[in-house]
Amino acid sequence: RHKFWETQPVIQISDLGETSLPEGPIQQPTLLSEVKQEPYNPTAAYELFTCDLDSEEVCSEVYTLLTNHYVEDEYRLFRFNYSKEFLRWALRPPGYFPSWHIGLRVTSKKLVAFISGIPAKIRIRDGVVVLAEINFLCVHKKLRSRRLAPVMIKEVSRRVRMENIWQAAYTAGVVLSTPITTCLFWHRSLNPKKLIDVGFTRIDGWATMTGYINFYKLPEQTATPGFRKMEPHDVAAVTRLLREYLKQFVVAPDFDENDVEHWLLPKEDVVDSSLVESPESHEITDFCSFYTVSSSILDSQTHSVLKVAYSYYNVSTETPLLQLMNDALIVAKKKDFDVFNALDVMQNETFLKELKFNPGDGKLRYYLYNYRLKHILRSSELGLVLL
Ligand code: YNC
Ligand code: MG
Repeated sequence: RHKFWETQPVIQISDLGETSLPEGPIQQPTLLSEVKQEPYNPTAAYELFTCDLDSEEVCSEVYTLLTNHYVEDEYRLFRFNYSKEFLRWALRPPGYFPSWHIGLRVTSKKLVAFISGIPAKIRIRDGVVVLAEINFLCVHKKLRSRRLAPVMIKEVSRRVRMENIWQAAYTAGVVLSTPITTCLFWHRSLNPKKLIDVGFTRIDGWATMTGYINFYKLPEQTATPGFRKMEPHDVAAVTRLLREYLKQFVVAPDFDENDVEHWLLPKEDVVDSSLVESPESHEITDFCSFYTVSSSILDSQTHSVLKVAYSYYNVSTETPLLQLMNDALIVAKKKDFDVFNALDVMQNETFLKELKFNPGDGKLRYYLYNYRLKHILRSSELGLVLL
């Protein structure tokens, strides 16, 4: 049924329940000299190239392709609209490989497909695996179902192997092989009126719009003493806090200070991080963060963009997680976000219902490439958020 995925080193759907197979890599690395040296160019009508995101022109082309052709919800009401600033942040972390930003052009030079990878250190149980996080796979709508996606995937795999990296992690809404876990997105309305106007939510069950709007009202100010924005001098403390916290999950990033500086230091309209500095001891005791991805609203007379916050990494040691996340909601509301999304990963299930998140209908599946886990994880055993 999966003509391409059946040929790949992933946990096949038929392997499920094969607990006799060992955990770890499915295929051993080959010599680097045995990695295919030539690109997987589909036909002469196409040309693979490396997208230089330093170039304003190339970055705009990638942005435009994704804005018009990337992921939509199942009712085609919304499409992700990752900003250029976001893409540059997401695709250029410490140690990134420019060659893993891959475009496909047609003879007219138009960009018609894209895929990207970034290097990451991920802890799986007790071991740290250096792998590629693959994201932003996109094929122009007019060229769908022509088996271009497998070509893009094979080409990024080739370039990853050329760097002597043999594993990858990625997420998708669809079933491709056996996921390591399946998550659900939950949504917390911040701007209920607009969300109803654009068809994101429905008011059913509510007698009046006013009652509905009041239900989602948030306080003007955050509640936790010592709650403030993260600053550059906090990087070391946040790294310590986060490393300690992430130990409890089966799969989680192995962040060092450079990673925290890149991924968690606030960046306007890209990532927001706050923390709690104890007013007495001045220790950093708690941390919360979210990143920003807008969606284009495809069919509305009144609104064209939905401003969405996505829960990222949150750590509570002193402040109850519920209170911390309520403060995160207040921050997002003040910044004019329309909705706050969170996956049911890590300890998120402990606050979702109480903080008035509603379960969404789409599932998000997490996959590992060339790495077998013995059992499927509960989403709460996952400590990894991919953008
Ligand atoms: C998908 N999302 O099953 P089979 S997520 C991977 N990820 O193969 P064609 C996918 N594979 O089943 P189309 C996939 N969606 O026959 C479909 N496939 O074995 C598989 N959408 O190819 C599919 N972006 O070219 C089938 O399909 C084969 O023209 C069919 O293109 C697919 O970024 C796609 O949702 C998704 O732009 C590009 O529909 C297109 O339909 C599209 O005929 C809207 O492809 C945007 C969208 C996907 C977002 C993402 C993660 C990608 C992960 C890729 C896998 C990485 C593996 C690890 C590599 C490194 C390894 C090392 C070392
Ligand atoms: Mg295709």
